[in-house]
Amino acid sequence: CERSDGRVSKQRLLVVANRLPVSAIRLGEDSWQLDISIGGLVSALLGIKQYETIWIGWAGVSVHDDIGQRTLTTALADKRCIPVFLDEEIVQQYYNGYCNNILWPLFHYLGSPQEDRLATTRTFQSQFDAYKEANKMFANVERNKKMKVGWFLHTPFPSSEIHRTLPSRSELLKSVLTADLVGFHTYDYARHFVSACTRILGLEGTPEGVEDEQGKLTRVAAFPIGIDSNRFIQALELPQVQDHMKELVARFGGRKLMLGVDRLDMIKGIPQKILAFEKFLEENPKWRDKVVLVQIAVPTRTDVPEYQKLTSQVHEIVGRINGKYGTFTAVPIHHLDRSLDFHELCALYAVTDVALVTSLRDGMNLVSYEFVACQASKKGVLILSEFAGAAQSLGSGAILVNPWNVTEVASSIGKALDMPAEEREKRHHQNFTHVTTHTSKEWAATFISELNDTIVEAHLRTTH
Ligand code: ADQ
Repeated sequence: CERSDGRVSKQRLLVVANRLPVSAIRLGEDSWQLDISIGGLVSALLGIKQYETIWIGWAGVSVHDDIGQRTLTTALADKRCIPVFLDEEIVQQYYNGYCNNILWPLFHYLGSPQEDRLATTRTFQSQFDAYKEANKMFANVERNKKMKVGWFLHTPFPSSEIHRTLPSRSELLKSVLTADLVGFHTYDYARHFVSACTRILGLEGTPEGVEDEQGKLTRVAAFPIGIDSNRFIQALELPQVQDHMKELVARFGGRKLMLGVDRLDMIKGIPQKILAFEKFLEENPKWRDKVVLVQIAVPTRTDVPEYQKLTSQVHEIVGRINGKYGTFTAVPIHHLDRSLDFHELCALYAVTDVALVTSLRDGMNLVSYEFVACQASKKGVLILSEFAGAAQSLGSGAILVNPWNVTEVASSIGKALDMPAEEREKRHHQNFTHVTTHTSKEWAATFISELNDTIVEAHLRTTH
């Protein structure tokens, strides 16, 4: 951008997401502790240096008083963050209610039990109103008509037949179409979005995107996300990671190690995965004392009843199987309800023989990418759900499964454990090449460059 004084400044990139990359804890009337949380989106954008990046979002805490709001705003400004102040009621209605209870299950094709459906139907309007209210609060932070808007969805976008059941179906589509660029993880999600616009709004879909009645084009495309693969590859050389690896080998060394790493969410198919493992043990007595499944499940959305039910369900299944196949010295499943730190996670990925990713639906699934990045020496096998976006990129190297088909997953476990070294190497090589070339940095750069191109197109439209 050329400024009025003739100097060139960096273009500004405003990243708007529900949560800031920083969580705030109040220590006193005007003092704050800020904890940085590095997630997929943060690390993707860290590689983008040519923009002056500012984050807009909720800091994870309700602040009602002026002093609190003022001092938190100042503290966050140092981290290039602008807070949106949401109160408890709005968070409950907009985030826990509309986002997590309505949109999340619907977009992942998970129907809810009938009585939950009815309860949701009753509360739908107030939750949707809160959602709109929250969105307005985010938008009000930086209103600028000249600004170009790129919108990226991290979840799947479902078939238009599913989206049609949403009472707010048209309003949502119309709002998304006000963006200049709309991005999804896969071509299928982009196609579903375009058909929803055609069937529900009657708008024309073109190879480029969707055109409204006035001829304004919203560009729609697929931008599959990736990871910062070097961060994982380099971590494996660190002494603390090597130490963790040695501990794990000493602990599980005599047995083949299978691994699941997921947020404890119904979309991840954790009960289905464990039932498939049980079936495998049932049908393959010779493997019973030679294999162990380590399932790391980080609890999320713990205040939502559906998630509490899932936790008890998983504990019950794990307890039953360990009771059935465990001995005084070993159990077949180690289930941990917690997150691991980065170094522990890398070590675990590196010593694993078979990773099991059995999401019932998943926008992409980065765990599968992280596992592949850490397997340069072991060349283990990835069993991957065909319903994860990652199946489209890692499908030829992984063993693809339908997670609902317990028999199929159980036999894939056997196939993975018995796979000859040569085939494992070939499959790993395909996946590793993909993961190290389609990185998060490349994802962010492509999305932003495409958004910039829409700026050029818009400029041409207005000057011709
Ligand atoms: P998630 O549903 O969170 O992301 P995923 O893509 O697998 O799923 O990312 C999870 C991240 O959390 C990974 O970086 C993983 O290492 C970490 N993680 C998970 N469990 C952990 C544990 N127990 N301990 C430590 N770390 C753990 C959403 C969508 C996905 C999409 C991403 C990015 O649901 O489909 O791939 O956003 O767009």
